Amino acid sequence: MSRANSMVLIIGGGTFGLSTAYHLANAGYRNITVLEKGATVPSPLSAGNDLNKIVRAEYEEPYYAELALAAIAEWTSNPLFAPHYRQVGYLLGNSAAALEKSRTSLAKSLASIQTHPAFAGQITPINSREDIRAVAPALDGAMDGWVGYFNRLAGYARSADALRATYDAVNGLGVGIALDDAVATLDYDGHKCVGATTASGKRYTADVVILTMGASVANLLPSIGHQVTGRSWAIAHVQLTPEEAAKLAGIPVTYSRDLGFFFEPDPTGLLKVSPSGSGYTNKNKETGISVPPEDNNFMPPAEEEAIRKVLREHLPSLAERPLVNTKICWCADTADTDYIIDFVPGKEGLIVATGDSGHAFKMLPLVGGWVKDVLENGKQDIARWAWKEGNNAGGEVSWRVGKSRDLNDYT
Ligand code: FSA
Repeated sequence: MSRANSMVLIIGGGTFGLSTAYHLANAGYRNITVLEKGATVPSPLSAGNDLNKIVRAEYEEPYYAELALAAIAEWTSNPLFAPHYRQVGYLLGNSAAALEKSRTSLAKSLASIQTHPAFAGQITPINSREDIRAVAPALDGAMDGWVGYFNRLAGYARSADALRATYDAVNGLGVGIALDDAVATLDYDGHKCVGATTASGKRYTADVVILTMGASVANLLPSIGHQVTGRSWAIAHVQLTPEEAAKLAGIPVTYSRDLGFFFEPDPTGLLKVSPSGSGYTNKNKETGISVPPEDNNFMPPAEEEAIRKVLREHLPSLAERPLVNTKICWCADTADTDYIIDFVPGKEGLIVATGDSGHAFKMLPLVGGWVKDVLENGKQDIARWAWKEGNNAGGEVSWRVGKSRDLNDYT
């Protein structure tokens, strides 16, 4: 079947789904429909529906460092994405209290870029308070004993804006998008997935169905719940006055691996803060599978203190301010933090693209191309992104601190 005629149904209009629509439409597919449960794009259910997300290419795994560099090239040069990227640099380190695990992770990240030609002249080691002042004079917290490095070839994306722009672009390329209607069932003819039916009873037929539902994917594909775990992290904001915001304009994305991270204020003066940790699952008591609940506009009680601790360390004058627009943001975690982009075994015509594991928004410009490769090759040739039966995500990830907890124990 030609690209133009092939009917492609994408379920989930977030980062992976819109990127997939973008890559397929650009490649000549003319019969693409995206189904999104949320009433708007960006969807309230999408992790990318956020002020900003970190864009950086240092990784413990050099494989991802290369991909992230390719993504940064897109963020810099593609007119669709470039308006939403701010290359303010990345100040990454550990506070004096950090444990060995956090220090080892940081050292591996640094090693993935330190001798890489793309980063020549871009990295400055940070070994003293003076070093911090030299790269981020607006940070007036104690940061005593804070060590790490400053990477100039990094920054952040205005993620909700970037998703909106991608949505507009795919709309312009003729992609059909149906909002505000959840998919209730996938429809099969034997083992072949032939489409989906929504809660309102609409039926969509397709030659291929692509599930891009992030942390919610197990709702439609329970068998993936053994390798993808929905896990959430708290996000809060401080509303700054225009004068306060002006003082912090252009600060690097600052991430104390053991405490948390924050970004420069957005144009309305909102400064986003998020704590470190190993996140919260929402496990079903019977199945043990974790998917997001309906309401995510809250934070587990311990997270407020964690967020204030981040502020106290770096920007103490904001530490006791009201926290606004608090929420938990859901990632689709895999045990090895590799993405999953593959055909679903035992079915035909059904592809899954998920497993962001908290490090995929930066790949918005590229990830849909990797989905397209799988679709066109008829299989996944990249072993690390293949379906991995029974590979349960326990939460112990080298680059995270603390233990994963379950929301049901804390709220
Ligand atoms: O690319 C990045 O460094 C994203 S970090 C954001 C974060 O909150 C992680 O800190 C957390 O461990 C989880 O993976 C969700 O994303």
